[in-house]
Amino acid sequence: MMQETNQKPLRAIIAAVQIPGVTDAELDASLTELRQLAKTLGFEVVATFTQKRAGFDPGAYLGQGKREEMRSFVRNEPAADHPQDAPPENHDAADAAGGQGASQDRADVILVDHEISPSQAYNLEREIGCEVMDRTMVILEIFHRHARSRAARAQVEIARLGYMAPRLREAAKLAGPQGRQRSGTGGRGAGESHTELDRRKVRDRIAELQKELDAMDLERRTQRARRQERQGLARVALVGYTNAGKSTLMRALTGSEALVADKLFATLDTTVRALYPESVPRVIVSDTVGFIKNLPHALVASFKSTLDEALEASLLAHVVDASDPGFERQLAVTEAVLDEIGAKEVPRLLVFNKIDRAGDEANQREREAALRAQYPGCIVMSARRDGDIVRLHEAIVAFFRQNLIEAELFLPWSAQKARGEIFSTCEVLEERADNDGAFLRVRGEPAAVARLREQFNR
Ligand SMILES: Nc1nc2c(ncn2[C@@H]2O[C@H](COP(=O)(O)OP(=O)(O)OP(=O)(O)O)[C@@H](O)[C@H]2O)c(=O)[nH]1
Ligand SMILES: [Mg+2]
Repeated sequence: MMQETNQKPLRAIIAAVQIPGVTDAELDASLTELRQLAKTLGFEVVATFTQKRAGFDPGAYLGQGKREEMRSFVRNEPAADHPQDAPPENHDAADAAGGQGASQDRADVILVDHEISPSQAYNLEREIGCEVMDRTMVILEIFHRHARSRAARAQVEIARLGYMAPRLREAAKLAGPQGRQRSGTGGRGAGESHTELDRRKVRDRIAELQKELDAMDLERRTQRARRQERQGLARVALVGYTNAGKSTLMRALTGSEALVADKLFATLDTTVRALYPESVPRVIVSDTVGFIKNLPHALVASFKSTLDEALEASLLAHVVDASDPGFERQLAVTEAVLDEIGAKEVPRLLVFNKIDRAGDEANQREREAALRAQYPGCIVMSARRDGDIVRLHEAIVAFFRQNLIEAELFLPWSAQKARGEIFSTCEVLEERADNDGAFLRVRGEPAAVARLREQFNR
């Protein structure tokens, strides 16, 4: 894996082919996102190389001219051209990294903005002389570093093994019978000889992890079922593009300590907490893994269980970073993935967050008005404003109150111990008493009311 021990951050160059049908704006958004992903891994991006082409070069992704240009950049050879589309920080960083020492490479890794084949990666790596990571590898690496729980670790490992397996085979083939020693980075096998045995090991390991996961899943399902039984069924899941502010809102809505970080995929496990201050009905909030464009398919599959939380919720609060110029695309990506996992029918509360970052106050008001017009019923807010958190809290509670039903319960004097249960699961609207006991008019979740009715109706 990429060494994290180095004091100096690894220097990365970004490479992308722009194929017909991809607009400049789309390319830009994708590159910005890849830079953010690189930053999340602690890389310093020193240059960006892009190229318009009818298609990817089957041998090495980019055309030959571009590859040569990149090679002279990396080797710090005097080249006529400077990297195209280089972001402003590039020149300084590149100069600092290169210095006078002509022998010193100016980059450690090439990040490719697509998923490429093992042989394309191999050829690029050999020709340009530094390690290659494609978009999928970058995302897998982030997931790998951020996974905390046993389940998340196992899921990420399965996804990585699934991604590596064909690459191990390819690397072995390309390296020939000797099994050329590779740099040992990027996880494509540290110069091992890749035999049938290795392949079987990978398969066995995946099976073993899958078994562990199934066991954990079963355990979680039972726990979840018990929890729901105890707590009623009002559940909201915070979903949305990575970095939109889900964990921040989770924290604000529940008074919990969810991990918040200006990183992509800070959250990889679902956390579950009750809304605070507590409401009637009691609402359970879950924070979920962020979405991203082209989420590696292996990860969509392996994170399905994390996203299952979303499916079980009766409301999805879809959090969107309203200050991101690409927010509409992010919104669409999230909706598409939600469709894919079968959450199309779950009601949505669209939450446009980070409005405080959308320019000055006039800009913010303008943006807010536009959003409200375009997405009726949405909430426009900033997690930094307490009043906005209260509004979000109210909107969530209001959703669940729509479904509440009322009932009259009779609680005999002999059963006063049950008062606590009634008061904690329902809102008591009215209470009167006679010689035999108390009459309580209550409002609550259908499931909670039904349970109480069984015991105390008359
Ligand atoms: N200015 C501003 N920053 C915000 C707001 N909400 C969240 N942030 C910041 O945005 C960054 C990302 O927030 P998170 O809550 O970690 O985002 P997330 O959606 O949980 O991200 P992942 O877990 O990576 O999917 C953090 O640096 C937050 O402090 C907001 O309303 N305004
Ligand atoms: Mg998060």
